[in-house]
Amino acid sequence: MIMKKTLLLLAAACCLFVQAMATTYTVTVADFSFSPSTLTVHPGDVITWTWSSGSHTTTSTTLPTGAPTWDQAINATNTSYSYTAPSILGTYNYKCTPHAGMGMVGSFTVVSPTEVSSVQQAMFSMYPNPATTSVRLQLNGTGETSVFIADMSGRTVMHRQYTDATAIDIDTHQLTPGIYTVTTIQNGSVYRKELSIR
Ligand SMILES: [Cu+2]
Repeated sequence: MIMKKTLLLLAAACCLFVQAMATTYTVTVADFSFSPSTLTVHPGDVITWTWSSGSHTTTSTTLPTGAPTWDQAINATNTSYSYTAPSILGTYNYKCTPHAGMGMVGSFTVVSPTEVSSVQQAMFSMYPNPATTSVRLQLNGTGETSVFIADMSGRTVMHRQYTDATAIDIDTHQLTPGIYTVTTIQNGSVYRKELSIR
């Protein structure tokens, strides 16, 4: 029983941590526009449409292949709707169904977490490289660390969060052979290395 409670607490703590790392973007829904009408976000970020005036919808139109669709009323009764950006990169278009003809449309673009302007090299070591079944990252700091592994197309194939980690072993069994980019984000600094899996 105590064990179960501990596990539950741990699970809750993990959720909170992931939530804290994500950014929430608010899109105001009014007569007759979405504001802002375009956004650039990362996987895991949350887009929240918030009612301001009138009676509208947020309804997906064209999305990257495999992305979940949505269709929600945004009005005085249903005042907000949140959508978590999947790890499927690309542009997500949406409309207000009754007012699309008036130009009430919007979009957001999900970009790879590696597309951060100040990317620095090194600051973590990684071995073996090439790797087969697992790889170890040696980190040099404390605090919260996000680790992303992306394939050649920029698609995130793995995303983990760690606290006060100095050495991380990542299971790479499920990665198909090829070249990947490993990005660590630690205390706001972004570091990147290439990883070869064979
Ligand atoms: Cu509308």
